Amino acid sequence: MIPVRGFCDQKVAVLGLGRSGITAARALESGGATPLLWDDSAEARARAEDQGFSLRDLRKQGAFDDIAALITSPGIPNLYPSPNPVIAAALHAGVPVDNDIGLFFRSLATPEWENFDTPPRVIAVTGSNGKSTTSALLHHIFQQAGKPSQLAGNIGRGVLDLDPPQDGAVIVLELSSYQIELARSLTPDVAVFTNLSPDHLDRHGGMGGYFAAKRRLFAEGGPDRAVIGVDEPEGLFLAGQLSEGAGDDRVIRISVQHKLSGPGWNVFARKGFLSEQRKGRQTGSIDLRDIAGLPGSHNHQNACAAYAAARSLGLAPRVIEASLRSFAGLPHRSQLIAEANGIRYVNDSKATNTDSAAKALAAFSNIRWICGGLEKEGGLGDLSAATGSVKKAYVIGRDAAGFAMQLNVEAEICTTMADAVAAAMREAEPGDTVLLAPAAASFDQYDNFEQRGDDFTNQVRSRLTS
Ligand code: UMA
Repeated sequence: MIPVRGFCDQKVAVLGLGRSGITAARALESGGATPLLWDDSAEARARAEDQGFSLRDLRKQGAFDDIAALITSPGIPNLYPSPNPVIAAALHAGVPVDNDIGLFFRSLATPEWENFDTPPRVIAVTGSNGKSTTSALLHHIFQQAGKPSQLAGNIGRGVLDLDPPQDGAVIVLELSSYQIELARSLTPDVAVFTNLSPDHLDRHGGMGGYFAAKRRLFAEGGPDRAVIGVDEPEGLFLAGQLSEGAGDDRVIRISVQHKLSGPGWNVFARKGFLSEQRKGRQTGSIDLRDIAGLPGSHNHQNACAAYAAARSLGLAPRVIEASLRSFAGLPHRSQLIAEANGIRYVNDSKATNTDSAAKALAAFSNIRWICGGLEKEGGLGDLSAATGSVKKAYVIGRDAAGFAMQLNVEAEICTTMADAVAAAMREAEPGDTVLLAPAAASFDQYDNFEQRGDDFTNQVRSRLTS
């Protein structure tokens, strides 16, 4: 755990008692503060009390009178569609609102850091898609290179749960827009922006607010080095804003759509080949086509981002290449779960929006596509251009019929995963890929995308073995 300093003998309110809230409360306590906890769910409050924490009803008049700060969780709305009443009360009382990410950065560097031969480095990764894979890949690269590396953030581990870093260590953080938006301190050594496409628009008041939230990672304090995907206008704009000129190599531009050139530092992938160019010279290249853990152009973008960030911390191209080859990929992201009778089964349950589903569809051919679920704002409009390799769709979800009506390919309304897998397996031929890439959230039928991916995997495996 990383103890939170700066609040010794003060009371700090903690709202939201999930992974980030509970670790924040523990870290505050170990730094000498008194955390007072609240959650809108009675069950979560009872769990916290069982663990020995003190509660305070933060909705009550005067609840913030003696409070130094409010630490809130990323899933709790702070502005749009409307602020949680506890956050509104803290703002009315003039109490600073922060989160575990802000506490992490302000607590990280301690006087002991002066004694490190090589001070620990923090790499923070954000973007709409690919940030989990890029973060996990970076963690894998540094581990393979023999560096002590730790991984936390949106990927599932609260940042304050990390062990205090050692000499020469690397900390890789996956950060969501929710986490970046509120953090009062953001000082990574290297910051990565993979790409941007519409997501979480209700929480950010639209696309402008969503981009503004992510952009804070590069503006508050500013990283020494920024790795920016420039395939969307927002990334191109951000890279331009951060650099002093075309040759400024504090910004590494990455692309999977364009051959980048110029006097700066560029990493791009074209037709499956990664290329690094610096000051107009080729300084590294990797054939990505046969790397099993990173299929498709979207994964080549992740490879470019991780490669660039690892290079910026001094790793050699050949060391990075070897790690890319041994990367197994993440569960629920283009994950090959079985191969039988010439048919591949791929679980991309993490494709919860149209953009990530389109990327998964572009990575395979002859696709039997299992899709559907809780549609996101904006509908399925931009998916129609991505379905060229789809032989047939098998639609799941409570509103499978409504979802199927919007598709431009032959679609069978299956509703349940069991029926969709059965139908796709019955009709699949050698050379086909049965792909779960829902293009929708899972909450109409599952608790989360992991449960949906596990259901798909179990359905496929049990049918293959029966
Ligand atoms: N709660 C309230 N009031 C509300 C809403 C929630 O009290 O109005 C309470 C809930 O009752 C619950 C707690 O808040 O007890 C949950 O807080 P949370 O939703 O912030 O969840 P954590 O367990 O703290 O997990 C968070 C991230 N969750 C979200 O951003 C929604 C996790 O990312 C992250 O792994 C974890 O911190 C550790 O850093 C998950 C996620 O879904 C994977 N992220 C989104 C995404 O990837 O799309 C952004």
